[in-house]
Amino acid sequence: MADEWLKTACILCSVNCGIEVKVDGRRIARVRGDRAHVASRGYACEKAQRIDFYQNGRDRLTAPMRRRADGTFEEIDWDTAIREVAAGFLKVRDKWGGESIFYYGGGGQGNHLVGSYGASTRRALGCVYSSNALAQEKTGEFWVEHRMFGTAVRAGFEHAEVAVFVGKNPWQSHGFQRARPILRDLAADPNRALVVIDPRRTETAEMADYHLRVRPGTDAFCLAAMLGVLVQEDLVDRAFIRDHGENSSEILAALSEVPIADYCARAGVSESLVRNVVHRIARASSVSFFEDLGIEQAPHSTLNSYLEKLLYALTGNVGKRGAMNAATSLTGMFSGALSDRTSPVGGHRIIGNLIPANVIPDEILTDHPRRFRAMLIESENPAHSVADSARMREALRALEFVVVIDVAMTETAREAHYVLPACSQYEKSEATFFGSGFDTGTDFANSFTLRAPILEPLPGTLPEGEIHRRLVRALGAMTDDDVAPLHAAAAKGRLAYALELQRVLSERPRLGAVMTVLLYETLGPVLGAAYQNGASVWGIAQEFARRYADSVRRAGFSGEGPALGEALFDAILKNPSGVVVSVDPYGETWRRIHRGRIDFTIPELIPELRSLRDEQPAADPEFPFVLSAGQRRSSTANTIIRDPKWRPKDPHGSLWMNPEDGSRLGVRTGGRVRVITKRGTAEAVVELSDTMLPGHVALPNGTGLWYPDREGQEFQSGVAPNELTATEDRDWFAGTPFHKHVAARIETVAS
Ligand SMILES: Nc1nc2c(c(=O)[nH]1)N[C@H]1C(S)=C(S)[C@@H](COP(=O)(O)OP(=O)(O)OC[C@H]3O[C@@H](n4cnc5c(=O)[nH]c(N)nc54)[C@H](O)[C@@H]3O)O[C@H]1N2
Ligand SMILES: Nc1nc2c(c(=O)[nH]1)N[C@H]1C(S)=C(S)[C@@H](COP(=O)(O)OP(=O)(O)OC[C@H]3O[C@@H](n4cnc5c(=O)[nH]c(N)nc54)[C@H](O)[C@@H]3O)O[C@H]1N2
Ligand code: SF4
Ligand SMILES: [Mo]
Repeated sequence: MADEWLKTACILCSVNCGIEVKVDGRRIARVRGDRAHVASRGYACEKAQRIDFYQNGRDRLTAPMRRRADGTFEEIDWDTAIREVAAGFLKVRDKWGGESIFYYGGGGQGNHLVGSYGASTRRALGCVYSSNALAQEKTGEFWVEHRMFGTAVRAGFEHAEVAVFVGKNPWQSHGFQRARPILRDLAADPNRALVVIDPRRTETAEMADYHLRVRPGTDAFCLAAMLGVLVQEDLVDRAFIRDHGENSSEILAALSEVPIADYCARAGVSESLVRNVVHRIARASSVSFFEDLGIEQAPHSTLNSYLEKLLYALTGNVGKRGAMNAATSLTGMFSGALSDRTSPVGGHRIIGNLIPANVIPDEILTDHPRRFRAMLIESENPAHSVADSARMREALRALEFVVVIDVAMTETAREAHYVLPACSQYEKSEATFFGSGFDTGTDFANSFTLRAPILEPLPGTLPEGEIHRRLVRALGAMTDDDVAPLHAAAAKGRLAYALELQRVLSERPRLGAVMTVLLYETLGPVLGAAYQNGASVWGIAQEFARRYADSVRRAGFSGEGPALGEALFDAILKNPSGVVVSVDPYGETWRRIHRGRIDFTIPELIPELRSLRDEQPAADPEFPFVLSAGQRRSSTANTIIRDPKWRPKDPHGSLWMNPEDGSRLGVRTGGRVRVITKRGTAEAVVELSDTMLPGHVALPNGTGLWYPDREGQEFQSGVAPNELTATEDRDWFAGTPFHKHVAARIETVAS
């Protein structure tokens, strides 16, 4: 084993803890938290110990693959692959237009440079429509944030007096830096409080001061009742609403009419507990909130997000220490705005430029002239992760041309015409743009980490920067003539490069569309082989410094114009333990929020809020259980790790069930049941657990992947959750799926 500890990050969830590893040959043999990391500060959870299962998966790809007529794949060389992929897309584009080529991807939990380079290929092809995993979780929340604040806001749990988690289990799923130590601090301090709204007694709920154990799918009632208490007992922060808000009267009127007792009963929570929680929130000096899949992938998804935000906005928990603050965004591009355009076939809303993932099959499986004809998919596994896998596979098979860029032969790659093998996230420079912000106690800071590779690329694989560079070249969107002056300038230094780039872009504005691969090709080589795939970050750092110059200066950088961006980028290159890229006093939040005021009323959602009163509980005797299809556990990480051996403690990915249900069904822990939904059937191994409410069962996410055994024989382990879900079960507004709320029937197979 090599002696040296190498700095990198864990890529298994969005917080990307900084880690240090020792390699043994091509194996990641030892892992520990990186104490010097600016955001994670030495923290890492148990999953990081197992990242070698990702790095050395048995089904990693080592050559481009082309589908034969009989459906099997053959290996081809890279030149052939790039030529044929470019030709295949051009054929579709020439026949049906660039808007018929649909892009799905942009990166997973640890790798967003994929999306930066993919953007160049998309533009070179004239793609118009795209989507990714965010369009089946966060788009509703993004739109609500956009409407209320005009910017994204982030929690500051480090210094919050009260922390509220709604449909979120941060002990297992994290979602913010150093989640477990922060939860422990909150739980241990008698002057602070932890509130959890979740039907399951999760690890987080076990620690909580208040657990509102809602009946699955009834959060809109619970949240509306909480807001009803706030308004009807006059606990809202009137001075804050007057000074920092607008349009509050309509929503306050609607909330003043909420029948609190009735809604508490509907949600299965005690009214006195609801009142106590609201009193605790109202008297706190600061409260931070985090909503996640438990309410986003459930009935009233977008409305839930609105109600959750009203709880902190009406109590004045915005723009101060320990509360919600507007964060800087490294990509700066993201907005939850509704596009003017809707999806070409079904006319579905497009939020943040993303088509709802649930409608993708409908946009393909039709004879509509504007249907999608081809797809480019990278670093996501929609044939597994999007609702109704059978229908998603059918849709992929109906397309004229499908190309997948991935490290492994995924469920989606199996449906492609060509699969292009990327090198792993430990074999190239990578980064994410997930908010790595934190509350310092005096300011709100944001950080960024550019990782260097710790291993040579697996032979036959390429980093995405190179794959897209070659594709864009083959598409004819970037020529030798375009790049020559930039190569020359790069040799003189990055500041000279910045000036030359401005000149080249003004002369050849079309190159703006393929900017990231232009940077990869011309700036990348002078960054050194290790950092070439990080070249697009230079452009991002420049743009970030231009957009947030004051925040970047407060983080300790100086310079004017491109020199400020250059100083920032230089620090990013030199600090593998991450860099604080912006620092904002809390008051800065009011400069980020549109017009400096919170818009309290979202008229589109008021009718839905009012109609809760008349909603009949959906109870189908044929499907008496509510299935949470895809829970986060100690051994789940989406589909990033494919080898089921990585979860020795839960090898089957068991179905959790309350013991009462178990005895009624005559099944014990280890027994087998059939889970039946309107869309599919699967067999699962049961684990009885009183953390589940009676009538509520849960399967993990990311299981049921195909994987080869030592002899190369493929097997499937656990249930693929989306074999059980349906595309039409989705939010009326944002189109987000109800994965946490699938009606199911359970039959015992073996007790
Ligand atoms: N270990 C691990 N961590 C991960 C991931 C992973 O795969 N594994 N994935 C990452 C990703 S992509 C994401 S988006 C996040 C998601 O993180 P979370 O949203 O925290 O994950 P889930 O476990 O899917 O769902 C959260 C909670 O919703 C609860 N729930 C179910 N139904 C309801 C309901 O009707 N109401 C309420 N209030 N709650 C309900 C469940 O009991 C569960 O505790 O996790 C990230 N972190
Ligand atoms: N039923 C149900 N469905 C769900 C969920 C649920 O809770 N229940 N959760 C949803 C949520 S919140 C999410 S975020 C999605 C996640 O689902 P997806 O968005 O599909 O993402 P991942 O499973 O994270 O897939 C990441 C892919 O990237 C590949 N990869 C890894 N490293 C690299 C690399 O360096 N380059 C390239 N090109 N590829 C790489 C991996 O092999 C894998 O195929 O699933 C969603 N689907
Ligand atoms: S799984 Fe998430 S919390 Fe755990 S070490 Fe990896 S990045 Fe950190
Ligand atoms: Mo997610």
